[in-house]
Amino acid sequence: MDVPTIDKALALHPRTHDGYVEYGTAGFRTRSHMLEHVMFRMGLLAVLRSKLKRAAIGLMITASHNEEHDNGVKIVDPAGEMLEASWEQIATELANVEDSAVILTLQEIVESQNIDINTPATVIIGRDTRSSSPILATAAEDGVQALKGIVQDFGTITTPQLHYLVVCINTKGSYGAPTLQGYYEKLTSAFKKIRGSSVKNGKYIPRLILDAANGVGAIAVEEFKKYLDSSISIELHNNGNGKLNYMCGADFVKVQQAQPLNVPLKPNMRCVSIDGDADRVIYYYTDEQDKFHLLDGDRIATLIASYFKELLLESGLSLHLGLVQTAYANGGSTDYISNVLKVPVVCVPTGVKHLHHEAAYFDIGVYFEANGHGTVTFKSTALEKIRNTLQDSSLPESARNAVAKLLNTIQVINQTVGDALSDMLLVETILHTKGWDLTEWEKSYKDLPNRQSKVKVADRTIFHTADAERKCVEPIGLQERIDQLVAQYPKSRSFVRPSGTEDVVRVYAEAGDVVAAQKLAAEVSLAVYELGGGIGPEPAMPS
Ligand code: G16
Repeated sequence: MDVPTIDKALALHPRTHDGYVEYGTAGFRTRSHMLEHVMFRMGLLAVLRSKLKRAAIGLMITASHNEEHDNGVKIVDPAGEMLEASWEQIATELANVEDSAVILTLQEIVESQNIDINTPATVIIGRDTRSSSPILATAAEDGVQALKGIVQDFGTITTPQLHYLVVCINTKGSYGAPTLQGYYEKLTSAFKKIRGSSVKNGKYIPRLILDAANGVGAIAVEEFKKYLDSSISIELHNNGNGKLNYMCGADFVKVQQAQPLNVPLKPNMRCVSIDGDADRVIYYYTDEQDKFHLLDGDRIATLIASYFKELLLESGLSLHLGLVQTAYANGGSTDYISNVLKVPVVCVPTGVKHLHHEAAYFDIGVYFEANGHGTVTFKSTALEKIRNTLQDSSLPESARNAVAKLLNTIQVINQTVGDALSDMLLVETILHTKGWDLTEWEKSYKDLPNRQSKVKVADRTIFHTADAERKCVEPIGLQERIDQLVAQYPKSRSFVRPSGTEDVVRVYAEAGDVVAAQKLAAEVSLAVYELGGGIGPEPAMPS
């Protein structure tokens, strides 16, 4: 380690405040002015991780769905997944030590992880459109260079593009060409191939309205449009002409269950919202009575799982298909998956890092959070089996067609992480194949009415959960109170958990009717406020 070089770089990015930052649901995320030294140090950390893994590591500068004044960093491991859990603590420690202890901490990581410091390192960097992102990306680059790592800076890109590039670079192009052009070409050529020249089918019309949350996804959508030609028409709104994530984007639409700002909805028109870094997607429409209908991540998961189940049946392929959800999954969807689709379903804590990991146990693992964050993973053995089956000339034509369709569909999917735009192309592919509009899709099951709210508390780290976040073990007494409240409403369920991306405690409630769901969410919020050190105004009861 070249100590004078690191010292010199360290002096350019000193720790200027005492706030403690913690690796959360998706990396570090807080007010942007608190992050410059964190980014520099994550540049250093990424180099060590790259040396250990002998592969490129990714750093994505983004705060995704958060407000403009926040920022953050997502660290991407060699196979495109989020940073390995055991390194989250290492990252938190390095982010928080005094400047004078940085070099010692780096040396401790090298020793404890048995890292050969002479191994070359590559770090791939991307950033979103926030005004704070360029300076934070520079800090990360300085960190990489201080440890003599190679920086590959892809500039302003979406989070899933960064994940894709990391995998392509590490697999030497076998997953796809390691360029943005490679990304667009891979996804769109498979999409166009599957739908062929008859872009309309039954109730399916190849036209949609897209709300890009005024984030980096808008740039990607404009690029996609060039590659998609006339296969689908996308009317883009919130393309950066308004405030990032303000009353728009996937998070707003999902939580508020309302249409976004500045998107002119026409009755029954298919609408899509993505989030600030384009890794989440949800669908919705308003009907003739102006009623809002949401088709969230649970719906997307069930649509995809049912489609793969059909293709497996048609092709005769014996592969283990499974679905992964979180506690936020609507009870209606879980019932449908278990009792109608009869696909195994697993519940894990919030965070794609948990879902992705679990999905990888299935031959075909479909994972989605209700907020629209998810994708499909395929085991390499499953892919091989599918490819080999296509060569089997004894197969009936219908089975061979199903296998071919399966292989093309896999190409539309960005398996490396949830990708709003790849997921959208996949949903569009399935709707087109089935000849469905959104009302047809919506018929598959009924959502239980649900509400989400946020409670501000003095210290959210006092909240601890168990059973995939469905039980709150601390503060003591809170779960008993939740149980008593839930017992008052038929078909109800509620849980609370500290957010890992915002300084709040999240409350989820669902019940047999809308009023009950609203009341339950408000009562549980009040319980959190009272027993969990709430600050600011008390949560209000619905009128
Ligand atoms: C991130 C994670 C998601 C998670 C979301 C909210 O999304 O990647 O898996 O659902 O945060 O997490 P929390 O409830 O802990 O705040 P994004 O799109 O904001 O990066």
